Amino acid sequence: MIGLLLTGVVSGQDADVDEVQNENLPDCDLTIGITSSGIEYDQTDVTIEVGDTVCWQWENESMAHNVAETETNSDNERKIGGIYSGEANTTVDFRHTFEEDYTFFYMCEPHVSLDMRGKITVGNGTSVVAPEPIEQPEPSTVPGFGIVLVTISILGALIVVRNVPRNE
Ligand SMILES: [Cu+2]
Repeated sequence: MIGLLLTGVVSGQDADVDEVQNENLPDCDLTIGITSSGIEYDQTDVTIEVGDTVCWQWENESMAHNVAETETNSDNERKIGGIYSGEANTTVDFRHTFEEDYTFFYMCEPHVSLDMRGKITVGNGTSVVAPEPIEQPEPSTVPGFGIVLVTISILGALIVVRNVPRNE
């Protein structure tokens, strides 16, 4: 009985801590966990909308897992600068909001050799490359305007020279 009470108190405290930690985290549109096998994400091929937040969450797993973006669906190397949940852990709450159309591949680093991978199709799954704005050439000033300016300058210079007082 006392044990039960203590458990209740402890988990109550845990919930409070979680709430505080999660205050600033985005809400989950999709949550991915670990299957009962302990070495697989419970959803490995999903499609979401652009702007959706995916949460990878597990608690007290028997083995430590993480989420590491890969370039392709068969890469064993983490993509440099890619999305990364950090070091593998038995308890994880990692969230990412996907802001553009593309296909996101990821793996669990410790278990990539066991093919612990996942794929998320965001929107239509391919990045929409915005067409490059066509560079308009600078609108040229009135043709010949530069020449006119040069001519005026020369004339001005001549006038100045002519006006130099000659005191001889
Ligand atoms: Cu793993």
